[in-house]
Amino acid sequence: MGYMMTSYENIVILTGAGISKESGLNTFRDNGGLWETHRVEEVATPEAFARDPALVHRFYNMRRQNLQTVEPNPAHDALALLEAEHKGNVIIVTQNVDNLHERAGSKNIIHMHGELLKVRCRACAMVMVTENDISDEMPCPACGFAPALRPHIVWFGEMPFQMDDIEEALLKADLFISIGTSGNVYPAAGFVQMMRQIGRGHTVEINMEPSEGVSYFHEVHHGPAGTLVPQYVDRLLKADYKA
Ligand code: BJW
Repeated sequence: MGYMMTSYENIVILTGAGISKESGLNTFRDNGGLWETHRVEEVATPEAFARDPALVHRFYNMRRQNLQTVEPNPAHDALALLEAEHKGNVIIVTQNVDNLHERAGSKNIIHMHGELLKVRCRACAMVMVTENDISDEMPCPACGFAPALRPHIVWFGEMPFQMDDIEEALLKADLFISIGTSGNVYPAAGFVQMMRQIGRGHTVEINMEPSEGVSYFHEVHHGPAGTLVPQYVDRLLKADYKA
């Protein structure tokens, strides 16, 4: 791989749909991606939900059910191992709404674009966990209002969650690894540029193909995450051992 591996104190890992691809979940923008069957404006904007809540609920109900048929893959497993064994801090900032990082054993996770298994009341803002289908007719269990429930998902034009926590983590990071994301969607796509502006952390891309932001990374590895992430984690843990 040609790069000297050192031991890092604070590792921030950004993940996207590509890390869950080998588990059998579709990405958004690849051939056969989720948005070939549903146009993004039809399902992933507040306007789409206002226009046709039944369609949007169906899209997320389908993905919520599908999530129960898939398992974490070696890339998720390797990141959980890194968090458990690394001497310093590891935080995963995921754009993914699946729960495969948790199911692999990762603990320190920020779901910046929300979670498939959560719904929120648009009247009282209560958030609840559910594996079941939801519809516009269901009243909110907390305030009784209907129609009330919406997916706890960040749509275009909405503010991603925990941006302050993410910024704090990036400011402290001495290693930033971006895995399985095409670099099309902001603010996540801008994190690597932010790291370069801060100027002290090493930046690594692991993705099937060069992302939109590839030129901002110090180090890039292109290929399947299920193979490359375990290899990279192995090198990080060996560097810890020597340090
Ligand atoms: C593999 C692999 C394998 C495959 N191994 N790799 C103009 C300029 C800048 C910004 C904007 C702009 N116009 C509008 C904006 C803002 C907008 C935006 O970024 N738009 C762009 C499209 C231009 N962003 C927002 O609106 C965000 N909010 C925001 O900015 O708030 C601030 C604000 C608010 C209000 C007013 C003003 C400002 C919110 C973004 C929300 C994104 N939501 C979605 C849907 C979530 C719900 C759902 O899941 O249904 O999140 S969009 C979708 O894209 C999803 C993903 O998390 C996100 C990123 O996709 P990702 O993960 O990168 O997937 P892909 O498919 O694109 O890429 C997969 C990659 O994996 C590929 O490269 C493959 O090669 C690779 N791969 N197999 C390794 N085995």
